[in-house]
Amino acid sequence: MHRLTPLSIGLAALLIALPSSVMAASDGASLYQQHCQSCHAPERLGAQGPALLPESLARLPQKAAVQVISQGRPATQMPGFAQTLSGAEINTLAAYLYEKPSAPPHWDAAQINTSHQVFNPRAQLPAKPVFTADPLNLFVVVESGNHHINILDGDKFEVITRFPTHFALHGGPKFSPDGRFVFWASRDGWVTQYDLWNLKPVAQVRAGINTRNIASSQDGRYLMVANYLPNSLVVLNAEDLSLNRVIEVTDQQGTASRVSAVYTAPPRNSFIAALKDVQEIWEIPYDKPDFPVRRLRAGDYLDDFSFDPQYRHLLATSRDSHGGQVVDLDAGKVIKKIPLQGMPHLGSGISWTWQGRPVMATPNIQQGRLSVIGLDNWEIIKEIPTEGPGFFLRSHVNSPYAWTDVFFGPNQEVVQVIDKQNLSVAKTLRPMPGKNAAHVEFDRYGKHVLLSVWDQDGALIIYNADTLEEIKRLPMNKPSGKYNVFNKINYAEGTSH
Ligand code: DHE
Repeated sequence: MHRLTPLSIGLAALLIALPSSVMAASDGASLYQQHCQSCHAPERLGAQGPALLPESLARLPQKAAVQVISQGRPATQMPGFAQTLSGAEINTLAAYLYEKPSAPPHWDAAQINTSHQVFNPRAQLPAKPVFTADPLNLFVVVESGNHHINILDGDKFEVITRFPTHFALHGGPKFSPDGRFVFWASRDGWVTQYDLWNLKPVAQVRAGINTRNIASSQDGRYLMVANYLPNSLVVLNAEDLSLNRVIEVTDQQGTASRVSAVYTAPPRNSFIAALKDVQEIWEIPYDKPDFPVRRLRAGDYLDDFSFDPQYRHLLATSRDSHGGQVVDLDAGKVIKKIPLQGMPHLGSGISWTWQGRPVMATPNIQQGRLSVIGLDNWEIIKEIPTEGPGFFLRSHVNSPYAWTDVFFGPNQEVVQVIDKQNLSVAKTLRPMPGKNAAHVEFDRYGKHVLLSVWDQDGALIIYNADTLEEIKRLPMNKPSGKYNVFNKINYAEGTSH
């Protein structure tokens, strides 16, 4: 039995005397339960609002989180709490969001199944476009500033429809082989299927808590989702996004790993995944029963990667050595290390033919250079200096140019057009001075280029791909990636896969 001592009576009196805000400020968890859990879920896994776990917030500095809690987030339902909470409480709450939860976050098959929703079954949707635009020349344009997607007519450059999406879509959408259905993923693990012909959503499911990207099988039957959290690859049935299976990702000793990225290798009928915490690459054939995993030894922990045009080799960025490594997918081993400086962004690498030879070029997210590598001998052919570190690179088989951005540093407004035969900068553009310009995509013919200006008052700018003259400007709020149906379903040279 407890006895009340003068000290405990004093403490109790002090607590009663303190304003409630000061009491609550000592406890981020209580503040969270009181003010946040109704939208972000009791365990911070996200619901109507995004997940608020350290992994999900990795890209948001804590200071910026304080700002969002105080002022809200424009163009979303997140209100500001500056009138409700004191400065100390907001700081405590923000700090709590960056703490690891006491039990590891959990997202299993049952939770995936519960999240699954079919809005419009494919079989009930007419197999005919409801518009006159060329369905293979549509663009899916992500407007990241206010979490919307625009479906754009790729001949007239007019928006056919625009609608809200889950918070923070990331990475390239993937398409059904005929280009009718498109799939996209949010960083919070929501995967959505949309019918481009009927302009209607088909289904959605939450496949993870913190997702990297998705890949769609060339036979149109499956989607694979790569997750950081939990450490899993999730197979969905493309028909309706129902769960096919969860593959837990561990090495043979049982060490769990995040998945850096997964892509489809069409000629191999397989998904290929790079792992971030164990030195393995996984090849998973989708035409074999039960998706057997073939483990390939990687020479390092791998980040993003791309393939040579035959899908025989994989070129990956090594996390520790920073350079590139070439993995022979048939032999199942690393055959070459490429001494690239800085941090090459091989996931954005594109290939073309130069002087009769196959080459690949990659931007570099640390240094102002574009590295051109011979795909026949894995030697560096040229380092093209640019005005700063770049993120994306794009071309088209019918274009003499490759377009790269300067994503980081003082010259973010710059986009540089590279002559694919001279291997030099042909033109430097400043589409909206002072505003970050990045990521382009060509139309299906390679005649036009769409470029994003990533600003709240940004724009989608359309250029003539030969004369490099601007022909149209559509105002948008931080347009990020845009994806042409034809180029994507044909795994066209010059675009992302
Ligand atoms: Fe991305 C694609 C990983 C940060 C915008 N990004 C991808 C893909 C991967 C990846 C694996 C390929 C997905 C696919 O197409 O299947 N991105 C990473 C990172 O590891 C990194 C550096 C850190 C992170 O936070 O995840 C990162 N990415 C960003 C951004 O900060 C960008 C600029 C803004 C954003 O939206 O988050 C960004 N990533 C993009 C875009 C693509 C992309 C627009 C699609 C490119 C394409 O043309 O296909």
